[in-house]
Amino acid sequence: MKKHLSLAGLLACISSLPAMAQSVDPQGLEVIGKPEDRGVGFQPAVTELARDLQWLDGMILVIITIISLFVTGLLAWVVIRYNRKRNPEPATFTHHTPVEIAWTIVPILILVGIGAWSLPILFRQQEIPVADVTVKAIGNQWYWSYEYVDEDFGFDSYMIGAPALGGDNMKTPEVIEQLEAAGYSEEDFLLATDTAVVVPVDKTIVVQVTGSDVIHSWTIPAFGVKQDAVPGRLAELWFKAEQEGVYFGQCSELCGIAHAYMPITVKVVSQEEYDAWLERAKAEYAGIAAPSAPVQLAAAD
Ligand SMILES: [Cu+2]
Repeated sequence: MKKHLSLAGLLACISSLPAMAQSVDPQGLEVIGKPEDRGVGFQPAVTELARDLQWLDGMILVIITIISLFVTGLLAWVVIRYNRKRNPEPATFTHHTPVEIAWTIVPILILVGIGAWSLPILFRQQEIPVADVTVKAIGNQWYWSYEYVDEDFGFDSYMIGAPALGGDNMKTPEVIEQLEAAGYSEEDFLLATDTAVVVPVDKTIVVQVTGSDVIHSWTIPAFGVKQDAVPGRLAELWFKAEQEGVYFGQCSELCGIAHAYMPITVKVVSQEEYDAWLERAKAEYAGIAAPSAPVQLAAAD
């Protein structure tokens, strides 16, 4: 299935060669971070943060499985051994100090043990390192805007097939055409956007997240990052992607009627490709005031 998908992607790529020349985005990248049909596990982890998270999830799953089996076993034992038929004369004691000490101390140890592993991972996410590239992500009803704050340009990012782009949130033949022209496959509908965040591989990317109207949430599961976009607040997240490719995410805070139609696309490319993209993006977007640019406020005064 996976092979088939990437072959389809390759074909779509080749068929969209004329579009490549005009597009500002690097094409032909493998789609790595996307939900799988009937998938139950995580998306592939391409950052240290995502690996940490997935490892922690696996470890806690083992602990809660052992606890659940233990409690179920105790329950079964009590039901079978001490039911009215087998145990007509119930015991009359109400306290058992050693058992009470044990069931207080043991859960404390388990929780402290989990905390000892999870807190360092939480701190690694929350301590924002010095950025190689800083991107500001602004949630709007219902699309994302991005600003490359050190480069002085920004752009909006709409789902391919969204009403704002002339679609109606339906996978029509025109929308499939648009997807393929942008280097995506039909299966990427509801995930692919007309423009993408482009970042270099193996570099520290800091994303400043905020909202312009209501609370949204920016995430890329394969990077192990998620941050609420709250109007009036500037939150930060960071990641260092280790593999070139296309990664999808979706707004993760219910934000209104078209919440399901404001996906997130991040393309991780080589430093050379990033530099080339940056030049083209500056030429294309320079001078276009980004939605939250203070320039507009100054002009209004
Ligand atoms: Cu939303």
